[in-house]
Amino acid sequence: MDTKVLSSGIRYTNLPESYVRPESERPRLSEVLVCENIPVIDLDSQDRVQTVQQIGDACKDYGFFQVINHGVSMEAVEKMLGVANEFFELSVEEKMKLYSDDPSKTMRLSTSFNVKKETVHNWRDYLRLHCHPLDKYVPEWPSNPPTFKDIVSSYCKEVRELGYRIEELISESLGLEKHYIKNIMGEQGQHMAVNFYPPCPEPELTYGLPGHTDPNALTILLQDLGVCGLQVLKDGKWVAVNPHPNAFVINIGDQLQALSNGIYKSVWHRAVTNTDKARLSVASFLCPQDDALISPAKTLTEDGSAAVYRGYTYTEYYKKFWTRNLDQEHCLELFKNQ
Ligand SMILES: O=C(O)CCC(=O)C(=O)O
Repeated sequence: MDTKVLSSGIRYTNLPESYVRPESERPRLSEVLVCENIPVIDLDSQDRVQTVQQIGDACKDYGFFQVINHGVSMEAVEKMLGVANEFFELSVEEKMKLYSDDPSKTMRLSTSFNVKKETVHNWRDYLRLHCHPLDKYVPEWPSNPPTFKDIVSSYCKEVRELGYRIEELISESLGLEKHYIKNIMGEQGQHMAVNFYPPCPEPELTYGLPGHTDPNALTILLQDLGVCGLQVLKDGKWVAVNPHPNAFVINIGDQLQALSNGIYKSVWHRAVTNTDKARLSVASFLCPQDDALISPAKTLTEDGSAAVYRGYTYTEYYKKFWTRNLDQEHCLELFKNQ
């Protein structure tokens, strides 16, 4: 292919060889289930005990859930999706000014996942931004579209508040003090991946993103309402999480699996493609401060349960994560006590 990004406006008629997965790794789309019971939790409920219970159940059974009445304004959501679409409609020349394959960069447009490390590519372009503190990172964000910085900043602030609320509810659901997670994580980083999956000529042969877990604490995912593509692994089967109006999908990340001593699951999820329509998603990741020490909460091991994971700093974990391929074994396996 001539250009590095897929969002070039060219419609491919065949899937280039470098995107074709070996037979045994393909998505088998006809076997994917549609799950009617994915928890949808109303954060405006006046019954906090019930909300905490619902969140605890969802984290144990699914490792993810959806939230409605979440406090992020409709205006912020609509503008975010609008400006993200506008960004990917820019010319290839304009977008390539921001292109980089270097995962250590705090702002970059890239494609697939980790182009230099992976053997098969993924049908995705993405804009990756660091978002906290805003005054440090906004100056390096795209200035085209001209409204990008303002719109994305407002969205980030609202999403961060939502993330904190959910961390409080998750702390309580583990029987921990309300601010436990926030205190352990320190001054949390916030990253964003704006994912763009163009129509794909052969969705059965490739992924937008292959199955992976998120290395951070919590992911708050906004899905384009009109196009399906997110799937999660539940009881060994891939299940489609089709967009729910006005909802965010919340994923437990690897750090909350470790902190909960494995009671809560950092869920395997993936994005698949389709032939007809481009799909957009906006993932916001709350990440522990670099030197935060992550280990199973003491009260969860007091009853004699062994600590499943050893303590480590987030920097150590994050480095390990990016030296691997996305779809290898769960990165947390490398931090297990023997
Ligand atoms: O596009 C999606 O629905 C999933 C995105 C995702 O998993 C990610 O950005 O890590």
